[in-house]
Amino acid sequence: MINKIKYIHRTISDQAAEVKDLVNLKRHKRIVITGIAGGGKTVFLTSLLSHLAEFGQGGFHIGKGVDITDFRKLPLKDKWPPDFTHSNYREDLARGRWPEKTTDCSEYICEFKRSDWKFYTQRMSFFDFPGERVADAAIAAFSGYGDWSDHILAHFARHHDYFMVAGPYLEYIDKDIIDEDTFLKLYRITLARLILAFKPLVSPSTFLLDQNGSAASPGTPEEIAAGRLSGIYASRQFAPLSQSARKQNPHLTEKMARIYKEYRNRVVMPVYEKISRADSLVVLVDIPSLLAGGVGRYNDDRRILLDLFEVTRPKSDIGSLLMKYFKFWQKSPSRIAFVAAKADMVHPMDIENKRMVNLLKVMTDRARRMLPEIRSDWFVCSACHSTFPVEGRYRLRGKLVYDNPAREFKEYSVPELPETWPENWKPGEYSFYKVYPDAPQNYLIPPRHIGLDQVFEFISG
Ligand SMILES: Nc1nc2c(ncn2[C@@H]2O[C@H](COP(=O)(O)OP(=O)(O)OP(=O)(O)O)[C@@H](O)[C@H]2O)c(=O)[nH]1
Ligand SMILES: [Mg+2]
Repeated sequence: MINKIKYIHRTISDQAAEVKDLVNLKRHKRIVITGIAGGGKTVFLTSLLSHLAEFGQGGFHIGKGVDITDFRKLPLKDKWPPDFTHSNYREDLARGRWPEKTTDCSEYICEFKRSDWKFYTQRMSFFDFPGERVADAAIAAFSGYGDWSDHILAHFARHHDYFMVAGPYLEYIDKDIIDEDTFLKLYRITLARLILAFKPLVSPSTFLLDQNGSAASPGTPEEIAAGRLSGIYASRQFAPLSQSARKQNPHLTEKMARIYKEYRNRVVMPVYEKISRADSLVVLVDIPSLLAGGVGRYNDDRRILLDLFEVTRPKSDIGSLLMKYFKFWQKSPSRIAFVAAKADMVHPMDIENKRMVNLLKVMTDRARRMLPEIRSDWFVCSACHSTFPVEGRYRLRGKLVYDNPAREFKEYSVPELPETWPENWKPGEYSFYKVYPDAPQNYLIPPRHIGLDQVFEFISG
């Protein structure tokens, strides 16, 4: 109820702001950028903002010679999400290092003038959130802990792989008396096993990626479980209980319900509220890492992508529940850009022959067809282009990260992209090498890019 009131309040103040913008001749576009952790969101936004701020300096073209002027950053209104620290990230790139992650979500609001819009100032907000939070969609959809528990346990029961992984946990919560520490530990081990089995429903998602942006590191299920939390704080963790377990353990259930509510309000609802108000969605897909990581990693990322679209589809089970809180898709988004990021890691021939964009299309097609009424398109993009092609088949030049303490430019081979996703492939079968960024130290000159302007043109349309 409180959330509903908060939402209505926000919607009213949003509408008031929109009317004010109209009077002041401003157009506000809300852009949401997402993708799996490490997929290139921060670098994408850093480079895009540099090109907007220093328009005309970096081969960034929009429309028929459109000019962008008077770019300025606007202060954030709310305490959350934290500021997207563009100038720090730009400095990182200039110093030859990739930006470090400090928060899971962030936001940047700016204003600029476009020469093709005589009467309007464009205001744009960019919200960047990790795809891993999609696993918490059911927490957003169910205000009550009991309903969420039933939903998660039904998912475990319906899906063989989940059922196998959750076996010891399900057995334990079937007992009459449940010890809080033991059941939480067993749930954490279940979540760790799900991560290792590339299963995407890892909820609460802070187990996989906490609010400081730190992700679970590899290890055995027990090691992962020991280093992570099923919630935000060690003393405030939660896990689902079956209907009979809830009846038998009323005190524990009450405690879990309190912690669930707190997590829902602090971690989940703010993110879903932002998504629900997006005008355009940018989904980054890191194809080199998917090929390098093996078929398990690919399946995992694709599942999260499908889940993202499933929750936002008004006719899906979760989507219809979310509609109650957020009125999903009633306003928009009107556009979705699927972007194959880090294109400088593959050979330019595979961009020209359309293999990269085709891999992106095949991977995202089912997700796109779930929302046929929304305009979508596919792009190949490299936000901080850091390699150069060299003579010879499938060879590039870049400052290789491995075995290169002096950070010199070196020549190396890159795998040819497959025509389509293989039936099976192992981690390491495609070795795409990481390079250090190659961005001008002069902040007036934005990083080299390919395709960034096309994505911008599409999402701002
Ligand atoms: N070659 C190349 N590598 C890139 C590019 N963009 C990102 N990367 C690589 O991808 C890594 C992750 O990029 P980020 O932009 O931090 O990705 P993110 O999605 O913001 O990651 P998290 O916030 O940690 O989830 C970087 O550290 C680079 O190694 C690019 O344009 N070219
Ligand atoms: Mg980031």
